[in-house]
Amino acid sequence: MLLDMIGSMNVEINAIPNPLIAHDGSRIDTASRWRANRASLLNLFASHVYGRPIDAPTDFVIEDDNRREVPAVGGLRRLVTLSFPPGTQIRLLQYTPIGAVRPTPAFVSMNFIGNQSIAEEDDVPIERGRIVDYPSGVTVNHRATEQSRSSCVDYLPIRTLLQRGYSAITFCCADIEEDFPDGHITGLRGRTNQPIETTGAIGAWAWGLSRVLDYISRCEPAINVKRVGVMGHSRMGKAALWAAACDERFAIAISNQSGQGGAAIHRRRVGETIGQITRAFPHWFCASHQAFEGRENELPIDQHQLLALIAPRLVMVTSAIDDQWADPDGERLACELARPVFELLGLPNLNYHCRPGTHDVWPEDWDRFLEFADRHLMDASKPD
Ligand code: GTR
Repeated sequence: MLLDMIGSMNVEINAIPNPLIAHDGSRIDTASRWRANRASLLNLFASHVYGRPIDAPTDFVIEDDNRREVPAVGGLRRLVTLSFPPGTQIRLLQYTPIGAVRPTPAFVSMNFIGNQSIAEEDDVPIERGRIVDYPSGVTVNHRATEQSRSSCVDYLPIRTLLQRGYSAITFCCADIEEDFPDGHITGLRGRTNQPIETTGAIGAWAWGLSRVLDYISRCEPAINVKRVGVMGHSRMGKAALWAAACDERFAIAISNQSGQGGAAIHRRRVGETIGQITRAFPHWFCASHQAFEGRENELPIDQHQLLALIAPRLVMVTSAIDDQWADPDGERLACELARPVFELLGLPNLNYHCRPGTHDVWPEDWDRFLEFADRHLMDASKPD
């Protein structure tokens, strides 16, 4: 069936790296061999796609004045600012359910235009960083406006998450690094002297996502740090997958329409290509990634192996039929090609779904994410 699928998929079967053959040609036929090879596979992604993981101080202090807890949308809300030397501040918007009998599972998700776009309440500070432009007055000249309040509530539906027993934490990607080719200058990479040729913004954002896990484990007993999922849409989906590949503390990764540089297979060259993405967003990847434009078959990896790096933890990949730019078939193929690794590790924790419609996060997408997450994260009888 996989061969039939590949036959109709615009890729040469021989050109796709077999996830169960190591880079040195040896067979990976046991879980321990997979484990032993994992770091070198991760390194290939660091060298050729995302750049090296960020090497920056991870100690933080909490700005105490922001920790006031208030009731909101049926749960408890906190605004928590984490300060990292020398000058990075991650402003977290956090919600936890009221009256939970044990530490809850949680979703962490980076947002595009600020916490005020996720919150229903109107007292959440408006993001001050430079952000991507959104239509209809929500942003003006790359700055969020008052109109941006609650404009993205479907992106991370706090009310629903709380009702279903989850906590949720979000922050704006601009807190780490503004999403522009020169974002590194004032962002994490500039501040901590990371070489920009061998690092990327996606890696910087992934660093930020991991810091939220540090915060939960050190400071937030209401959340079970062993049951935290990372979810992202589109470019944030790319960052979510890379974060979960790099940081094995994430229990579940959800990629919504992450496409090129996310869950889609490069070698298909359908929808967005390496050439297009590295020209439009050179800062997302390490500099050497663009050299694979038109030479996708020479990449030592493909994106199914990124999904495999998250195994045996939970991975859900979702696409939308009308979002051909993100290549839904390429995302489905990546899941099928990653599946043998999940099977080798004995846990079939990989799920793919494609819905009708366009590039966005819809309430029905979250219905699916939570249905999947519930089965694993809400079962208190399962070991952490
Ligand atoms: C597009 C980009 C995609 C995707 C998308 C998004 O312009 O080409 O790779 O990341 O932006 O993040 O919405």
